[in-house]
Amino acid sequence: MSEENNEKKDFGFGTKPGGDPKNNDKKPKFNITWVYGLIAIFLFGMLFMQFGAEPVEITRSRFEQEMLRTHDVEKIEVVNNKRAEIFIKQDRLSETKFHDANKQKNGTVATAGPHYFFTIGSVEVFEKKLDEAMKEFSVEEEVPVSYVTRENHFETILNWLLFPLLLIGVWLFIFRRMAGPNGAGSQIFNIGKSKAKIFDKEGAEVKVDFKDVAGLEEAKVEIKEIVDFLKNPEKYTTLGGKIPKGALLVGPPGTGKTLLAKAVAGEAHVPFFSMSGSDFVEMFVGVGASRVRDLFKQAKEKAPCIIFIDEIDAIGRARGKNPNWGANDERENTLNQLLTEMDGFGTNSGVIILAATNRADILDRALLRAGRFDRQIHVELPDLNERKEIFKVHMRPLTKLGEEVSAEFLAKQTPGFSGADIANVANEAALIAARKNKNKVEKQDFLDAIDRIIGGLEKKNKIISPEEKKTIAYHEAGHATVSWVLEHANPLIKVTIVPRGQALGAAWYLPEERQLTTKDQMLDEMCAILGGRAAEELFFGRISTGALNDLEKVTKQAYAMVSFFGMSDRIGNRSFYDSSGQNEYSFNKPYSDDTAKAIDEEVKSIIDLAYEKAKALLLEYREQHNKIGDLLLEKEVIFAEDLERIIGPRPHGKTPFSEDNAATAPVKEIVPETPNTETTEPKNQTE
Ligand code: NHX
Ligand code: ZN
Repeated sequence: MSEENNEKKDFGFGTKPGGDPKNNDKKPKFNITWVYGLIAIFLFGMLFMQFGAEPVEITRSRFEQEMLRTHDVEKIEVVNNKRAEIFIKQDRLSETKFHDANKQKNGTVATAGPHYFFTIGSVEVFEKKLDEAMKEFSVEEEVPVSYVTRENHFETILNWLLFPLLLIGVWLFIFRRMAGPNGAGSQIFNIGKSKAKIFDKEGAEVKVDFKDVAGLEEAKVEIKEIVDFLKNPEKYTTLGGKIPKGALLVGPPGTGKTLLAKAVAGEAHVPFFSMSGSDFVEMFVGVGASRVRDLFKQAKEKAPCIIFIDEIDAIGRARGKNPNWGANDERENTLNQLLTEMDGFGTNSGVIILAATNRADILDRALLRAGRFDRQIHVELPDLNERKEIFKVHMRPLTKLGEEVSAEFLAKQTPGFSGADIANVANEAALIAARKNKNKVEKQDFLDAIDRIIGGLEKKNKIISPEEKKTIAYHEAGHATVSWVLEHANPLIKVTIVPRGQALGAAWYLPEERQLTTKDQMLDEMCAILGGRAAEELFFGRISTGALNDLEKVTKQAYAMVSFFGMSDRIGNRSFYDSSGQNEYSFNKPYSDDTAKAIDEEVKSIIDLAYEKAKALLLEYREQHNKIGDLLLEKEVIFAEDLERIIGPRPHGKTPFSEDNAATAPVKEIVPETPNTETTEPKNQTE
């Protein structure tokens, strides 16, 4: 599955150099240092203006001796109760003793002043001393003293401008450091712009076309149609048809939705805008909607073109029934904008919107309405033949392959695998072979890779006591024995007691690739799953926590049988499955308490019955079971051949639908696959 992520990365968020030049002007050329430079110059200017008006500082005694005593003072201004500024009479300024006051005025003599100042302690003391000095020098004439408050502009500006600027500077700096050169920090001035990546016909980035997409034949046919709409619109419009506006690519993760979209880009030879749904939703309110607007504006300018929105569920999830539940407002705005924009297009405007999701059922109904994403292209998990093709594609880069490696064999071993999983298998096989210092990749390496992808890493040095080891072996032997003798259980491939990932041991099955599962198949499967716990109880007289996963599976299966598939008489043919996905937030069960009780009882009785059956079978085959357990303890891994040797060939035909009995077998109850309520895909079943 990691492959899909990678794809997304160099598709949606790619930061590769080159490509469309229009794409590269996203970084702000507007440099913040310019702003700082201008502000600094401005501040220095202010400073010099202040200095220009600055009088000369003198001592009180000079003031008294050289100015007051000689009657040179015109007036005194006390500023802010802090300093006394002295204005010299204009006609006295030319005297040599006042040269220091003149010098700084570039020699111009007659200036308004103030010419001198000195600092005072307090107004009272200043007045007292002034009076004393006047008396002492017997200065009769009145020297006017005025009191003024004056603001210091420089300080004010410092406080009001520099400080916030400094804060912004620090903030920007941190922001950039956090986000890196291509991160959100550099996008700060482009917040409302769409981050869509454009792939033009000249765009070097898209090298994928339909030839590179293995499997997905049906999806390819449908998507080719869309490419054709863009290439030859007249062909369709002359007959009065309308070209669809949007198509939804729906399918489980790893099935190649993004790859398919990429191939459209490579094939269509029209501009291709790619964006991930999560790009719309960010931390700033209103950003999503404006990005949608911007994206569609760009697209309209470049029509005909394709817009691809990956992971549309990020914005397209159904809007809640009760509005103003908070948190979702931003997403809803974005969705509304998207709906508006899609309606805003005239038909045949030449813009087609593709979107990918793995959950079409949770999307808002409004998105799927006619005229919006009214076409759904289903991208399904590959079947046997498609897996074979995909294996061939991914085996191509492996330069040295063992002759016995066959894509067909590997395809058979990997039911339920997605394209991304298969890519992973091929890569992992090469790594495993290299680790073993082999000069080619052999079949066993592929098998090990498959095991690893299903079961996780082997944990060879996990400390397990001999007693525990025996419990594990007998538990697994229980699965093996029961599944071997049951008619409808899946065929077993191997049993292992080598710890892998979370599990201490496992029985591996090759699930049949079928569209429908019968009630008998479900019951037998449950019986086989319970075989482990049954063996523990029967042969050790005690049970362990190890059956957790088994019990979880059985319980879920039983509930599905009763409440979804109508497979119990007491509940009857009723299903409480909700495929609409619109009732996400409703906690009400759609049935009465009595029904709930009946469901619980039915589930218990189904499981109890299966458990009794498992125990009965184990007692019947106890010798064989114990042999299998002991062989497991000895060899750690055993295969179907070992089981056949110990128990004999499987007593029943393989499947109820196999060629030899398909015609005669009465079809009892035919039921769909368990609805995919879990997040993980069904792989080989292990217990
Ligand atoms: C554990 N896992 O987590 C160990 C590693 C019956 C021999 N303690 O059915 O591996 O026991 O057929 C808390 C408590 C998982 C968390 C108990 C998580 C139990 C798999 C179950 C083999 N094969 N079971 C199986 C298995 C386990 C489990 C738990 C937990 C076992 C069994 C897990
Ligand atoms: Zn088990």
